Amino acid sequence: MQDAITSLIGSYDATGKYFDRDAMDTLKSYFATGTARLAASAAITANAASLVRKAGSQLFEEVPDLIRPGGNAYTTRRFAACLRDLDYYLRYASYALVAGNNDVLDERVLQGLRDTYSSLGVPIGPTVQGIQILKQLVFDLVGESADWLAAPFDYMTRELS
Ligand code: CYC
Repeated sequence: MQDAITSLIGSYDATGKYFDRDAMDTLKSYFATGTARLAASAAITANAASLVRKAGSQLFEEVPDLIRPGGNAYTTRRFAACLRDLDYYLRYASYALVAGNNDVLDERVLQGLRDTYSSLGVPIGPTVQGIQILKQLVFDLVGESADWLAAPFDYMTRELS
């Protein structure tokens, strides 16, 4: 699993280079957002249950067919699986925010997920809609919409789409 610093060291070490201006800029911007990353992750942790509940309600309001007979989130078991998946996305986003790197998302969340979803008929469109709703709720909670805050949610969206 990588973070902003280990991944940078890894790539400079691979070619035996000292950090150059680009590397310093990357490190500076990571440290400059460090405190804010921790605060965002703490706010997510403290509000996780309510964020997931709200994201689920909003998603099922926007795509009501999901919870009607024939919908992928119809039946209590599948409804619960959907909320659990949203909780996974949120929790791993809170890790990636602190790491400043999306590697944890590849390794723990995204690997093989498209195949699993496709074999179970879990629709990708509404899933990424749910991830984007989570992102917006986190923006509202944290009171900003910076790129670094959007990054893990947008990465999962891109990789799943
Ligand atoms: C199922 N979601 C699953 C399954 C996996 C994941 C592996 C199949 C096994 C199971 O049911 O538990 C996802 N598992 C993960 C992820 C991780 C993991 C991400 C990383 C930590 O370990 N259905 C919808 C909505 C969406 C949804 C759009 C919610 C946003 O209509 C989710 N996922 C959903 C549903 C199932 C599922 C309903 C159950 C499908 C079924 O069994 O028929």
